Amino acid sequence: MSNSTWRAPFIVIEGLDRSGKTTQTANLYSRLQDEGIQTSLHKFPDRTTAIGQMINAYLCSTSELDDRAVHLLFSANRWELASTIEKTVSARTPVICDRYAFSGIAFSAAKVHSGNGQPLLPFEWCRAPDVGLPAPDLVLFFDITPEQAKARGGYGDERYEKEEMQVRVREMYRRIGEEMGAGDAPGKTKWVVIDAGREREVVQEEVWNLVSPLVKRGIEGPLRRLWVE
Ligand code: Z5A
Ligand code: MG
Repeated sequence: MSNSTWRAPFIVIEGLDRSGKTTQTANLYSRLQDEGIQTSLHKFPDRTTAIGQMINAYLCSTSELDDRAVHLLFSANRWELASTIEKTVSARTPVICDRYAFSGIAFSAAKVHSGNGQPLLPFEWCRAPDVGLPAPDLVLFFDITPEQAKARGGYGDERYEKEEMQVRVREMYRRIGEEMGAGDAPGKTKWVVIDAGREREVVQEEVWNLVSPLVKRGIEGPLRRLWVE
């Protein structure tokens, strides 16, 4: 990263419940630090902000919110950090994010009416508030089957942690991944599916092999915007 058009990458780890995102982002962060690469780590929802606390209350079922309202809060929680992400990569510090806009679409678009099982919110409506957010350079999508997730102690007690919901979320992520394409063209987000059902160390090595060259090489050109051509 020698001249001024170079910046650090923005990398997102996405995926299903219990797929090991938080385990692997923490691991990646400490391995980069050990190599002397200062990195910025974020997690969405960011439950520390005022908006994040409203989201937390909803997820823990201590408050009720309209489905559209909570969807917009999740998006606003990302917009709160958008300029920080942009400034950080411009200052040549890599950004790693545990969940991002793809979670926003997948979980909201997977909601159905309790009576007839029909979708509650249209896919395009769910994507709209995140259009224009900083676009990651690389998304690692952690895929896991419901059986494997169960073997990890099952889903937790939060609102979306139910098997039928997780099956629909997996289908939404498949659609998002398909629409993102492999992203091999220069300047496009690269979407890579990781088999997250394997041993921790195996996943860790695959993540490292994908991330470390990008971090060491850097990216030429400005950060792009999500879903803005
Ligand atoms: N949500 C939304 O609706 N809209 C949005 O815009 C956003 C999120 C951003 C909370 O997210 C909820 O918000 C989430 C989506 C929704 N709802 N659900 N479901 P969260 O990120 O705060 O959720 P979480 O509580 O951190 O769970 P998680 O992220 O799904 O888990 P994880 O981070 O993927 O897994 P982990 O915590 O690293 O590991 C889970 C367990 O498995 C743990 O005991 C590990 O020790 C173990 N583990 C990890 N890796 C392995 C391997 N390889 N083998 C065996 N065991 C392992
Ligand atoms: Mg997590």
